[in-house]
Amino acid sequence: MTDSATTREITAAVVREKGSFELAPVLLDAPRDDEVLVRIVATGLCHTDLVVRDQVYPVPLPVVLGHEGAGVVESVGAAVEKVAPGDHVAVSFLPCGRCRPCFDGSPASCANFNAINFAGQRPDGSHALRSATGDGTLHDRFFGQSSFATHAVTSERNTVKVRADAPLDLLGPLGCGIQTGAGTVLRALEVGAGATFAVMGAGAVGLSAVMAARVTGATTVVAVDVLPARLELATELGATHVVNGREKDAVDEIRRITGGGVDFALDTTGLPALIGQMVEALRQRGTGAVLGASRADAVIGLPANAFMQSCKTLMGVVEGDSVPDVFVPQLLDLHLQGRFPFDRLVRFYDFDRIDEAAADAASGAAVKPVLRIG
Ligand code: CXF
Ligand code: ZN
Repeated sequence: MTDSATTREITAAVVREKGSFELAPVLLDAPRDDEVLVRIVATGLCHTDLVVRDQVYPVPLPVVLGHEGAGVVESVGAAVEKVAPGDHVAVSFLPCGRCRPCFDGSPASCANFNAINFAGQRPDGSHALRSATGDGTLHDRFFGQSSFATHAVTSERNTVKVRADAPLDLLGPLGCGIQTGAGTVLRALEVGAGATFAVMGAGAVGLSAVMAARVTGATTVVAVDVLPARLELATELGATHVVNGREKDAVDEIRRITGGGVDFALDTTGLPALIGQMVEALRQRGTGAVLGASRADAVIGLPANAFMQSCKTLMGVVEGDSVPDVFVPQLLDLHLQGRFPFDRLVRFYDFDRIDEAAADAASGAAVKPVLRIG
């Protein structure tokens, strides 16, 4: 039954079958007490949307994906204090707020991350979205938002107020891909002035890491990729050296450039072979971070004795260990000062061109597609 006072018809990109999006009318309930109704202006398309669309990550279908939403608050639940109607917001991942890492101030390391962000429903099993044709359950709440839609019901907790003088259609990716790369450099690895740094993969996450490494004052920033256009962009954004992994041995090159290995490195590819190369390319006592989504059966193999005696550190990092309410506004301030030009990564698409945006992301033709929705 539809209560027109609390339920509205919206348009969403629904994944009904593995591998494809379909724009369709769906029904959205009003926000609950702790929720926010956001009119979506634009949403970034992240690699994770594609691996879920393709069911490499098994979220139940049919589902509305999208987890880099930006928009304007339309209404708030009775208990919401952080944002108000009219506020500009970027929406990020949703932590539980009640586990040990959340209590420790690291919501991105939430012990219940998958159960909340990939379940396709609220923790109590309910949904804010419903099929408009009454033909069964529609899964939602992807990263607490499902923002491939004209409107989304978010939680107060994952809704970040952003300054109103910034171009709102650009800001969604700050809530995932951009904070993942930049946060891993600035917050997790704490790359410092004078450091040497390398990144495997120069996509949206890797290039955000390059820009962040430049912000910190790292003096050697090496980007490794196989697409010449990506390497060119990496140079423009601050990489001091680039390596085409198809043409050269990345480990040899990084060792040659740095005289023995980098202080810090990160892998954005999730490919075990490249994670292994990243660890090899670290100097003695260097630190590497793994932050790309891998296949479920991927295993990292390390020579145990050599790893032990290298005294290296290898860490897993989710979402750049970001606290979005703090870090997203910081990245935006850096951007508006011209020190973090993440707009260089973005290519805009109208909402009904979502398949083209996804194809361009998969082929590498677009670094960070953003769907203009509102
Ligand atoms: C994801 C990658 C897979 C684990 C959770 C976080 N990052 C964002 O898209
Ligand atoms: Zn993402």
